[in-house]
This record gives sequence, structure tokens and C-alpha cells, in this order.
Amino acid sequence: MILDPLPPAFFPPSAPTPFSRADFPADFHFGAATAAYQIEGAWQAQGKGPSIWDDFTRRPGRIRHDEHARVATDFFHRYEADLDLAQGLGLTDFRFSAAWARVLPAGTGPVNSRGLDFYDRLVDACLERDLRPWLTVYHWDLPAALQARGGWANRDIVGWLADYAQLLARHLGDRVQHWTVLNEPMVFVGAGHLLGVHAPGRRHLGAFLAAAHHAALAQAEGGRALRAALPAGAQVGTTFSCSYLTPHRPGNAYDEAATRRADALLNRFFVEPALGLGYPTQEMPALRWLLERYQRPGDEARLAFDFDFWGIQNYTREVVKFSPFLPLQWAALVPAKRRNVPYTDMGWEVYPESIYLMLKQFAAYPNAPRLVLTESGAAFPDTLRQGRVADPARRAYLQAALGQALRARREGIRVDGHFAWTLTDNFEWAEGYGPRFGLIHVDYETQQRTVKDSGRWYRDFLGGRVAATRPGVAAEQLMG
Ligand code: IFM
Repeated sequence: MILDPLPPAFFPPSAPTPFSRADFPADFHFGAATAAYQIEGAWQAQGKGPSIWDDFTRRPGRIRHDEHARVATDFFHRYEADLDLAQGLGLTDFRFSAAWARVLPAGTGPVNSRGLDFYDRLVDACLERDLRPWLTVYHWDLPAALQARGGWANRDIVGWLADYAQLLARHLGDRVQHWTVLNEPMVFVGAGHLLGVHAPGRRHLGAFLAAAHHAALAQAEGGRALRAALPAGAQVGTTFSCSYLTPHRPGNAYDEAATRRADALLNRFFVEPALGLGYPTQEMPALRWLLERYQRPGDEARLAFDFDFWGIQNYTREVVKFSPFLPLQWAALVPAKRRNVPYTDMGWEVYPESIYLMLKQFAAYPNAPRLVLTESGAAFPDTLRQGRVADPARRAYLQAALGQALRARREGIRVDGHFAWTLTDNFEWAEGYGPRFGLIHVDYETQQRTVKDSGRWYRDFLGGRVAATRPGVAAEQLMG
């Protein structure tokens, strides 16, 4: 679809990697990140309740080819084999989310112990393979029962989320040391409540603003709930989506101002309240005025929380131009396809330097905690041919991403982990099964896994552990 010419930050696929595992500290986290709805399947198994994504995917025309994740990659039944592969690659950490409606089918109230047992087994399976588990409390699959009560637009969600986080922490906190509260709040709030392209499919400015404020409160309240329930030393973080932004016409005052507004909304909106700085609405008085309608006295203090780390999730950069239209407060993103630059199957510009630039931007806050790249990856078309997936572009992107993390470290930025998005191909939300992000290919007809060349490269880079946990099965065989 793309790939020629590759931008300068890309290494030519045949070039040797200009750094090695040994350039990173021994305790650097080399992980893969996943999310429950995108992989688990088993949508009604063992007492699980429906989520907003189970409902949304039933609405015709919402998802590419009307696909859904009722089976997905069947991780619920295949997690041990997938973790064997993760271990075989040499990964040190595995990030996953818990499906709220699997644990609490109605979102609040009675616990589904069989659902909780699944996460018990999953955590134990990680530890048995020397994979540190990282648990995300909320990765977009709200219980449908809570949506019926207003979902993110209802302020009660702050308490619902905190109670759910605490339940997970009490149950799994003896074994899970790393926690993230929310995954990319601006994405589930914006795509779900303003653009209407993600569940619950709303297009409503009021719902968006309410959901945004409640998510910012839940981020901090969830952090406090986790810290109160977890043993000392547990690491409580949350994650932010971000993209390095540049004006379409550098030096043009309108585009420059539009870029600052987009930066406030897309990159800073959930970060600065957590630091006690309030919402970054300085250049958007109308937005400040509208948001105030959802705030109560004392909220500014409630929005603050001293996270142990911030998860930075970066996939591209964006180019911004002035536009007289909403939704981005008179700023519009210029699609990569119209800029004559290489782009991925998501239509996102291939621009790994954005990783370094965003790490630098986040690290510049005076009270920033340490940073972890909790997601980074690229979707490219793959073909499985005679048991092999040659994916030089993904491999080059992974190399470049690690290189950008190393560049940041060498400048003294505290970034101590990189999580590839993602372990296996999976359900990519509104894009269905089209875009493939995995280091491991999935044949959705047979559920056959095949480690792609990018995964093999990563195994070599990490010095993948040879021994597999299953008796008599060597890692090479597991690699397919
Ligand atoms: O698949 C998503 C993930 O759920 C959240 N971050 C971005 C990924 C790629 O779009």
C-alpha cells in the first residue's frame, strides 16, 4: 500500500540494527500490549455480561464488513499458547486489560467469580513464563448495563470505576505490580461520544464534554483506589494517546494557533489535570466555559494524582491546519494520504520520530513521573506464504521505535519500557480485522499463529529465551 520511499528515520530493512539489547538497561521492559475485547472472544462465556462493544458491533454499518469480536483470536481459550509465544520471543512483560463485564456482569453489584478466575489464571500463566503482568483496568469495553445508566456521561462512573479497580487490585495485587487505570481516554471519549465511530456511537458535544470530565476524574480516583488497595511498591500509572503535531503551513499564524489548540486537546487534555494544572483551555475560552458546566467545587483538586508512571502511546504525527469547523475547535488534521508521505494501513503517517518528540514533550513537565511506551506499532498488509510472513516494514518500524526510545534515554529522559502493539493480529475496533498490527500473524479461519519476520527479528534482538514452558517443545518449534 505504501512504503516507498521510507522516511529517513526508517532503517533500510536489510541494514544491521545500529544498537543492541545491551544498550538498554537490564531491567528495561520489553513487552507487548493487548486489550481484552480485541483478543479474548468468549463474549458470553462463564457468566460474562455484554459490553458496549458487543452491542455496537451488532449495529449494521458501524464496523468494516460488520465484523465483531465474539471470537476474536480466542485468547480466552488460547492464552497459554499465546504466552508461550510471547516468552519464546524473549519478551519480559505482557500488558492486558480485564473485561469489566466478565468480572462484574452488570458493571456494579455481584462479582462473577468465574470471570475473576480467568484473570487469576492469566496472571499466574504470565508469572510462570517470567512475563511481568501489566494490568489495564479500562480498555474501552464498558459493561452495557452501565451504558444504560448513562455510561461515561454519568458522573457516577467515577465511583463505579474506582470500585471495580479496587476489586481487581484486592484480588490480583499480590501478583500484579504494574497497573494502568485508563487506556487512551481521549480516544474512547472522543471517538465514542463526539465522532460516533466507536462504542457507544454518540455524536453529542454535551456527552463528549461530560464523558471527558468524568474520565479525567476517574483517572485520578481510579489511581487513588488502586494505590489504597495495592501493596507498597506497586506501580500505578495511566496511559495517554499522543501525536507530535506540526502546522500545515509553518509560520502561518492561523495554522500555528490551530496546532496549539489541537495539542491541548489531543496531547495535554488528560495530563495537565492529573498534575494539578487544570484543563489546558487557555486558548479555547469557549471550551473552558462549556466544560465548567460539568465541574463541581473541589474538582480541580480531585483531578490531580501523582502517578508512578505515565504510559505514552504513539503511532504517528499529525499535521494541523486552521479550519472554521468543529470538532477540533477550529483545527483540522490533514490526512497523510493527502500529504505525499508513506502511511500505514490505518492511514497514519509512518513517522517514528514522533515517539522521541512526544517523550521529550511529556518529560518536560516539571513533575512528570517516569515514562513507559505502553503502546507503539504499525499496521501493514501481510501475506502468509508457505508458513512465513515477510513484513520488512513492520520490522523497520519496530527497530526505529526502539531507536527513538534509546535516543530519548541517551538524552536523559526517563523512559524505561517499550510495549509493542501488539502480540498477535486482532480486532482493530471500527476497522475490524483489516489492519494487522501483530508480531504474530493470525489466520482467523483456523486460529493458526505464525510468528512474522518482525517477531523473529525481535526474538533475535532480545536473545529470545530458548526453553519453552511446555515440556518437550522448543521455542523454535513454537515459532512455527
Ligand atoms: O488497537 C488500538 C488499541 O486498542 C489502543 N491504541 C491504539 C491501537 C491501534 O489503533
